[in-house]
Amino acid sequence: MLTRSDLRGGVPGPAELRAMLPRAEMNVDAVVEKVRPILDDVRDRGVDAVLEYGERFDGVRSESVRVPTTALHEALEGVDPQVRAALETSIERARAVHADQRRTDSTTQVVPGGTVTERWVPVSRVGLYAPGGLAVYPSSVVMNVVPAQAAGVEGLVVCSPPQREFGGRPHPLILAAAALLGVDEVWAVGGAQAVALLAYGGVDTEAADGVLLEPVDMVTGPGNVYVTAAKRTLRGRIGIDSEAGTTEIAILADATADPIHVAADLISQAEHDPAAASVLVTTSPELADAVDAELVTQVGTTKHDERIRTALSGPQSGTILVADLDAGVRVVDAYAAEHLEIQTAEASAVAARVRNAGAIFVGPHSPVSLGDYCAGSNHVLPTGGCARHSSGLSVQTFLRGIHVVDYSADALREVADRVVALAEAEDLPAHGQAVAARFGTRRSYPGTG
Ligand code: HSO
Ligand code: ZN
Repeated sequence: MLTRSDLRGGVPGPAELRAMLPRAEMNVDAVVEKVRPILDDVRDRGVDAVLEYGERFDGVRSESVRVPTTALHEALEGVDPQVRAALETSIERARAVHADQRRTDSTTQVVPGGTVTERWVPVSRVGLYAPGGLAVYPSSVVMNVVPAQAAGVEGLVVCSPPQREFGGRPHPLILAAAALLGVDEVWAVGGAQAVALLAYGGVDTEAADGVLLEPVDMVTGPGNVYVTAAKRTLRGRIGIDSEAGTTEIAILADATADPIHVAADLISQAEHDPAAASVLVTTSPELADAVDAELVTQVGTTKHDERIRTALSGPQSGTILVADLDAGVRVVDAYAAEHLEIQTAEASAVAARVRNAGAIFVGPHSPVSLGDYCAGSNHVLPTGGCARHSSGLSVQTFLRGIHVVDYSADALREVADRVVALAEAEDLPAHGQAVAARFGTRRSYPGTG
């Protein structure tokens, strides 16, 4: 099912390797022009516009766009107890990991009397987008809300599309996850209009008390191409997380790997999307053969077999044979997978050599689906090779480091000449004067009045 490339003769350099490993791409720019009028309309007409788009795109008009708190608790009551317990475990473990990511302020004494402190301050208000329709992922609500809460974000609002079958409210699992996490502000709005409402704010005129959605400072969370285009367009007015592309898994394996596990893990992420990527990099042609055979058997028993088959046989998926693990590490580094599993002897030592990956799953008992739900790690990770320069969602995503500069007169005097020299060199003498003014040494520049 997987196409095979053979690099046992030698591995090309990173750029050539990257070109060799094709990736599914979504064309966001093509959609930007389509969403712009929607964004402008929501800016000008607020919730009234949102209600009309809901009717048009989601086929339902919500009674009130702000979901009543009672509905959140009802949804939680209605959740299957096993699912509730699983969500609780997921939240508990993610909270433990993310609590350890919190930053402490650092103060550097640059000279006696001169300090710079880096103060970490959470973003005040964040909107989290949770998709509806085919992909209803309460686990992604957990993965977005937990780091924001651990960072100390005070205002958290969840937006998710109104669903016709749930009377114009978001999917009950989304509401239940919000309730479990202690988020009580949820709005039934989806698509580009949701991002616009979050960015511009608006009043729900249909609701009896006309509640206001206060604009947010940042929007995170996965969405379809319209949501992504809206985020890209409004970036700057609001902060955004990195753009989530289709999911990908790479597995670096040697002859010690169990083909049953390898095949199951490749299938697990292919289940998300026909454009998902499953890549096996191995030193063992025997393992590659065994995995191929396993894929055929296992895919036949999956629920979403068609989607999985399309993903596995697409050009974005494949097996790459390498001469040794050194070459394997070079290949996975060039690919920079969202998820990378290491299924080799001495897996942790091999993992330690990898530089580019969104998250690394080490050894035979750390499958990606553990990380999707219950490892404690975050599952919002860089895709499309962005792991070369970016990280997944974390507490850091929701913090800003503010430099606080505090110099005494002596400390400023000691460095005044240097500031003046650099200011003059950049032909910005008023910069130098701002320092000189404090010591009565201002110069006047002839001809400048
Ligand atoms: N693997 C997805 C996250 C997810 N999996 C949600 C199941 N639900 C992207 O990391
Ligand atoms: Zn997944």
